[in-house]
Amino acid sequence: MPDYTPTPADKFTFGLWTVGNTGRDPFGEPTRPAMKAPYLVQKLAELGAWGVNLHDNDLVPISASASERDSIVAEFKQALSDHGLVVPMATTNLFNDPAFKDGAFTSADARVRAYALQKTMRSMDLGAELGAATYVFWGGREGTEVDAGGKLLDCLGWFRDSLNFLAEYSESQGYGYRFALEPKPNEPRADIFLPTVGSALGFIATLDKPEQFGVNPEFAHETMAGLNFSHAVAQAIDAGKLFHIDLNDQKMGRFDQDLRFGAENPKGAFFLVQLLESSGYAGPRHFDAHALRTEDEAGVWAFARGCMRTYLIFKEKAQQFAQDSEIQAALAAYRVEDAELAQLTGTFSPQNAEALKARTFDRAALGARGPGLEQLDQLTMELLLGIR
Ligand code: GLT
Ligand code: MN
Ligand code: MN
Repeated sequence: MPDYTPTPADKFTFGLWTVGNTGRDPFGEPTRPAMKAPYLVQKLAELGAWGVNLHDNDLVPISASASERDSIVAEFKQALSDHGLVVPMATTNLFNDPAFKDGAFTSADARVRAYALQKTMRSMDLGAELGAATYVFWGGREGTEVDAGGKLLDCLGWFRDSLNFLAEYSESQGYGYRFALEPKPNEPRADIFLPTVGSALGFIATLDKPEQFGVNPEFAHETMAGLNFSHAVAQAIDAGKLFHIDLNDQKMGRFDQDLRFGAENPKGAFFLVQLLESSGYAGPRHFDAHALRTEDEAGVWAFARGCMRTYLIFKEKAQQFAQDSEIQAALAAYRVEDAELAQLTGTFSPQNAEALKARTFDRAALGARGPGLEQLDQLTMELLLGIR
């Protein structure tokens, strides 16, 4: 039996905030001690991860002096080079500090918006220094509980102005970042702006440099919105906008759980891995999740190992799916092609339109056809359950 041990070639990454999560929640104190960033780097490398991602303040406390910052960053860089880990993605913490309680780029207070820009530029400098190529924007505080402030249209404009400004800043510094917007429907705000992948894709088209912007969809976030994550990812891929991805799991209709990848909805996780692996997506497979609050440090590493193993197991299952002759026959039977119709519908011409309008279809036969999806899905289940 393969041992499903990851290697850097698998491009697995974790956020410092994920394996570094101490188990604090709105109702309880931390259940495990904080671990230092260089130690997390060492452990992730031992487990076979490729990289580590961070917010500015995961590494450098918000009140650190310039010299404290420099020594923390130097120590972190040393750990990266000692253990061979890269930093593919960086982001800004624009949600923790009370200054951002009513939004960062969408605060009604122009001073907060300006501070958010300043903090993000400094954080982009840090990410560039660490070699990050992707810069994520998760607007956790960009939202409202009440709309009495009447700022909905202004917020979209402020958000757009900020992103346009930061894209110019990246260019002026030669950072070459690709920016990825990460949607989430709610939590910590009651309603977060740009709540789904579809909303983010629509917004990106309104930016000055849309080619620099894509999305960072998260399994849990689309699930919280009651949506099918693979469908959202497919739409991002189709638009050429899948710049990054946050893998985890989530029970639908609950608070943000950030469960171990595949823990709740293994079938959904399988279809996602199948989609990603067949799509040519070459970016990081980032796990944005954390160990259960019940766990100690050993549980944290079991969690991290589990995310990667489950991904690799599903990757192997996707290969089996592609090689299973019964499944492939069922798939082939599911699709019906017709060369003559392809001619008529492939390209518009007045003649094709007339010929198509004149054509007779056996509507009853079309409606009566059984496409075999029950059988195909059961074969898939049996493959996933390990009996094929
Ligand atoms: C936060 C959030 C995540 C985002 C991170 C990036 S921070 O933990 O829940 O989904 O990806 O800012
Ligand atoms: Mn995320
Ligand atoms: Mn999340």
